[in-house]
Amino acid sequence: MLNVVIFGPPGSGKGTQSERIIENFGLTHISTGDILRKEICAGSDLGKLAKSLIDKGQLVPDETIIEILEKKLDTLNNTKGVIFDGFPRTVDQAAALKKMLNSRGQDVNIMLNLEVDREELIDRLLKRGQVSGRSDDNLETIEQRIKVYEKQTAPVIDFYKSEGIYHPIKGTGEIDAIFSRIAEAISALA
Ligand code: B4P
Repeated sequence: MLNVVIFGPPGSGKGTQSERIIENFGLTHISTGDILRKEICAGSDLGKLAKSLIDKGQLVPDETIIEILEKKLDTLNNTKGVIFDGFPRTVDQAAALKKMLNSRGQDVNIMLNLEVDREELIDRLLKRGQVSGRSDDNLETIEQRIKVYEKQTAPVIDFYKSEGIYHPIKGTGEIDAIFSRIAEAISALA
């Protein structure tokens, strides 16, 4: 099993690069952002909670997200591994993921941190907002998401450094060039 965490601030390209990783390495994609957006579309109780938080640039509570993840992992069979996209976003989520995988005889094999500076993040997300219609892709919410990232999510980097599986990736430039750096890091694990 190959379990990859793709990490980075909002707009760093986690979703974009996940698509390429799936195509090239045959991993199963778990995106907590996509799961939450589906719940919002379905109008479920979880969707209503998620929308109220996402629209303010806040994170969904750890207990809720961890429960979603656990259920999702239980549905997987015959997979070569998983790409975790947008999860973990807090140190408590990272510890919970380790526990969930360890109880299945697995662990995270590599954490890829997409490094992109703040100006480029804002620029990319404002551009995406023009076409996606995502309610969280407006300047006020983007700035709040970046603040939340710095306070609640960035400490996850130290968690994976201490696990010895932290791998920074230059996240700017051509999408294919970034993917080449990622592919090299994943291939080196084999
Ligand atoms: P997510 O859906 O995870 O999304 P994201 O951080 O906004 O974006 P991502 O990094 O995937 O960027 P993308 O590839 O799309 O989260 C949304 C919200 O859900 C969170 O704010 C939070 O509220 C909630 N949530 C999700 N997971 C949670 C969790 N675990 N716990 C609590 N809450 C959670 O790229 C962005 C744009 O840049 C795209 O338009 C793309 O085309 C462009 N782009 C990508 N690479 C580029 C490049 N190299 N050059 C130029 N443009 C590029």
